[in-house]
Amino acid sequence: VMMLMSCTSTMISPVTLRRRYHVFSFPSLVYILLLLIRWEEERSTDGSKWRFLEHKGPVFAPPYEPLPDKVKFYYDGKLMKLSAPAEEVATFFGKMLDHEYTTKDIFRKNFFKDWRKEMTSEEKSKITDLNKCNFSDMNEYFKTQSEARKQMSKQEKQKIKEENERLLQEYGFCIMDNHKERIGNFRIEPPGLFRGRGDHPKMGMLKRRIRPEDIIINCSKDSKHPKPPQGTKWKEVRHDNKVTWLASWTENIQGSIKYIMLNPSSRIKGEKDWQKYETARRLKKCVDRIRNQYREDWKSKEMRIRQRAVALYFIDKLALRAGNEKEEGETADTVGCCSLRVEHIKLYPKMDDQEYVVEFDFLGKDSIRYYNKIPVEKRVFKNLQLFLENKQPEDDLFDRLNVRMTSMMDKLVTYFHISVTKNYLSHLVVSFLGDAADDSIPAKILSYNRANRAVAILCNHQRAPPKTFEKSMQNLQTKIDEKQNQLSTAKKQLKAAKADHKASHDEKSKKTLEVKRKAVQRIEEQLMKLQVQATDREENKQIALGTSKLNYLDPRISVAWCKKWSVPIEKIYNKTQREKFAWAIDMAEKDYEF
Ligand SMILES: *[C@@H]1O[C@H](CO)[C@@H](O)[C@H](O)[C@H]1NC(C)=O
Ligand SMILES: *[C@@H]1O[C@H](CO)[C@@H](O)[C@H](O)[C@H]1NC(C)=O
Ligand SMILES: CC(=O)N[C@H]1CO[C@H](CO)[C@@H](O)[C@@H]1O
Repeated sequence: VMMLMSCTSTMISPVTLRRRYHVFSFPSLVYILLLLIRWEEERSTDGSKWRFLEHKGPVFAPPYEPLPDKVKFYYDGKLMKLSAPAEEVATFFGKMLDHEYTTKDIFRKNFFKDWRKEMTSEEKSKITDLNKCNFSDMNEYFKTQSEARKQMSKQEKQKIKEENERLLQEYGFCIMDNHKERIGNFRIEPPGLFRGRGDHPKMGMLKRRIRPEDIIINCSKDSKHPKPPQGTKWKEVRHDNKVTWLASWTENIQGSIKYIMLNPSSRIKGEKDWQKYETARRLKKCVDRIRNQYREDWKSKEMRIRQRAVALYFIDKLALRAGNEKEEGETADTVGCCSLRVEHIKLYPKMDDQEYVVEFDFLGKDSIRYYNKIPVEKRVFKNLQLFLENKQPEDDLFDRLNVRMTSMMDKLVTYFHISVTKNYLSHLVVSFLGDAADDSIPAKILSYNRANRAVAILCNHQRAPPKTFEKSMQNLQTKIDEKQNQLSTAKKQLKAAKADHKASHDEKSKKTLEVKRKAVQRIEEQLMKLQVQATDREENKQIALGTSKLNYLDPRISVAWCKKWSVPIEKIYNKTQREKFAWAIDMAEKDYEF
């Protein structure tokens, strides 16, 4: 692990990069220099991130608007008018009535407990059983409201759009040193009920409304300080240029601190992203050394070192998360590699025609099940047997790994993922795309998505098939069928035109023949496009591509690939993603190598 640290800690410095300028072609060199100038301009040795920072503070969620009188709430069959605070919280529940969350015991219990805190003492004494509450009128009301929103006229929609644009212009930008930068999340989430992933023990709890009194503002002393809404105060105004947050508050469910930060396209974020991939790139160079080392360590006399080496092997081979410590009962019971318990693995000395098979079955990040069976090397297998000796199912598999080491490994794993998955990707891209030069754009994109999918599968980024999946597949299939009919009609017409031309040999029939031939060609292309789309969608049914695409794949690889095969960048990255990866889009030439 120390070795890993030592080879990743020396971040590539702009100076080194400048010395290596010959690696880049001329236009990208100019671009890099510009970037460096921008980055170095403010980069100072004392760790400060800015000298001047001015912004307008966050945009708060709109205040609660009481329900119209016609919307009723019944308790135990009797009409009851709720006080505004109690009603507000009731609407959070009423809105979700169709969701299965509201049937879950923990959710109901947590909600009811928090709801009662918002009630007047009279309400509290009356409302004692959630089962006797009838929210159906509220639910009906919100459904009508959302229907009405969908039916809005063009002008009304335009008005909302303009209002959003106005807020963006006013609050969405800050001045950091000499640059105007986009702020990422300047709107504060409205209050609601906490859901969490999986069976989160806190689901149903009230996510409180955030008020100016909760907000700490960070800005420079000599800037125009943001003004809190009339009649309110900020919790505090600080001037700390060692951090890049503009504002922060503590949310009440997990007690975690939330920040308002710059948009991913901003200077600071772009630089961080770039460094991440550069580190991964450097890691690639010492990966072999690390692998040799952990193999050596499987034989170590010290149990701690053996455990570390086996854990590292799994992380490397399976791209598992390291998994950090968390407080008990805080979140759903999820684990990473280092927090695996005895019950999460099974050993099979022999299985079918394979030897030394390990079966993994556990809940990983976001409660996503990880299930895998893999043959491992004999030495790993023997070590695992040793680690399992005299342990109970709920004991830690790697009981000698300490917390500090785990968190250190966690950092490294990110780089490991990028580096390893990246190698995998470029390998796949090459094998899928070897001589794809003649393929149509949709076929090329299918290949790209396949490569991306392979990485997502490796990282276990699953998703439940979208609710609309079957429906949208059916629609697509209908379109394909229609196209096929069109095609056979067009082919028949072409045949007839041919016969016609053969018989008459005149100009008119020749022209018709040409037109028909073109039509067949066009329809064939359209059909192919639809078929490729169907394949892509089907293969993607249970896989979430986003995480690996946005966090693990060096965007320069994707960009270079697009340039090489003349695929428009827009087909791979949407607008927000293009902003995030602007640096890579300008930097990567088609021969870029990771
Ligand atoms: C809840 O109230 C609605 C009227 O708003 C009524 O139609 C419905 O039967 C009530 N449900 C129950 C379970 O009492
Ligand atoms: C682009 O994709 C991201 C998901 O990666 C999504 O959150 C975002 O809204 C999309 N942006 C646009 C402009 O479509
Ligand atoms: C307030 C805020 O959002 N950001 C930081 C400002 O500076 C302090 C340090 O003094 C940080 O703790 C805050 O997170």
